[in-house]
Amino acid sequence: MKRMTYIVFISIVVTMLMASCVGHFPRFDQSGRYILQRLPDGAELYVREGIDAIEITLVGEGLKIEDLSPLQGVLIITRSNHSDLTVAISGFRNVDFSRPVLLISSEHAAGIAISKCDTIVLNRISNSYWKQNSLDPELIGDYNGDGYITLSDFASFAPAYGFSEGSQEYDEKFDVGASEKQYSGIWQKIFSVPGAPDGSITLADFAVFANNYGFANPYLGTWNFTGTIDYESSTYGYVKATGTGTLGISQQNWEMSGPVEITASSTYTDEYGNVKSEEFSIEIDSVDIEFTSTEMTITGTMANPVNGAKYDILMKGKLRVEGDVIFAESSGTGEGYGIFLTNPVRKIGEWTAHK
Ligand SMILES: [Ca+2]
Repeated sequence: MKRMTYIVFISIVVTMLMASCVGHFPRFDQSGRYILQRLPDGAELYVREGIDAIEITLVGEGLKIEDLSPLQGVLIITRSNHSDLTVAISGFRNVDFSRPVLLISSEHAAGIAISKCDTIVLNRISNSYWKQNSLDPELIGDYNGDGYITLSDFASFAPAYGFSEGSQEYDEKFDVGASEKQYSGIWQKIFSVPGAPDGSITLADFAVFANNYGFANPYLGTWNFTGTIDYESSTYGYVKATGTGTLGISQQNWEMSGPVEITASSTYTDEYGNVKSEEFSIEIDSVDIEFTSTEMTITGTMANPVNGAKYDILMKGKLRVEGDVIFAESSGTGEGYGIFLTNPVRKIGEWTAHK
């Protein structure tokens, strides 16, 4: 009998040891989607790799929204309903899934539990990239239209979460769950082709928004230009010039930052037939830029550096992506691309730019 007690005692110790080992390697819930690991002063939530968004309902004594801290830069949307907290979490693009994504601080750690869980995995479209058509990629989730998806856009999205058509909070622009990634290169990681709204702002919509969160329109930033002008001018005779310039585009309305200036070195034949060589800069008074998924078009007014006369110019180039670099170029792209003087339209050169 004593021996029996002894064996039972040993087996209990072994079981306890095993249990404490398991404690260091927390296990997923039965459905394998999350781990809620209790701490002395709260709990941590881990999610399974591959999930794009998760919504949990937390129960526990005295739990408040302020007790929740998102970790690793994830986005959370919380709703409080009596003693329950509903928390939607997404934005797992840069998350290390072996670490927690949510910290719950509570004096009553033992009572924290998850009563409901919902998750979503977005469609992975891998074989339909490289779309070339007339549709412009759209920066889905840029609700204030500045070209960046930031906290300010999240502040618009979050209040609509959980609401459906017919309610005041619902707005179709947040109903983006059916959007797709169809472009390659610079747009590849961004949901940029809108899908049909389904009438409710749910986890799928949050997952799409959160995926795009932090991205900016890839066309924004500093572009470096090089161009060559090679034509017969009625005023200056034969003009051959090469030039470089930069253009900083800071916002999605293609507002530019800094002066737009092109410096050029040119050789031309003057009215007496003398070949001249000059360095000069061309001030571009006004520039409008338009992008489609395949083209960059610049129209502007340029002052002639010699006599100050103003000309309307048009530059049209094709967009091409190589790794993270985006090119706009006219050389070798065929009819309609190049540098043009307008009124009347005549082609005067070629250009290329990259960002
Ligand atoms: Ca924005």
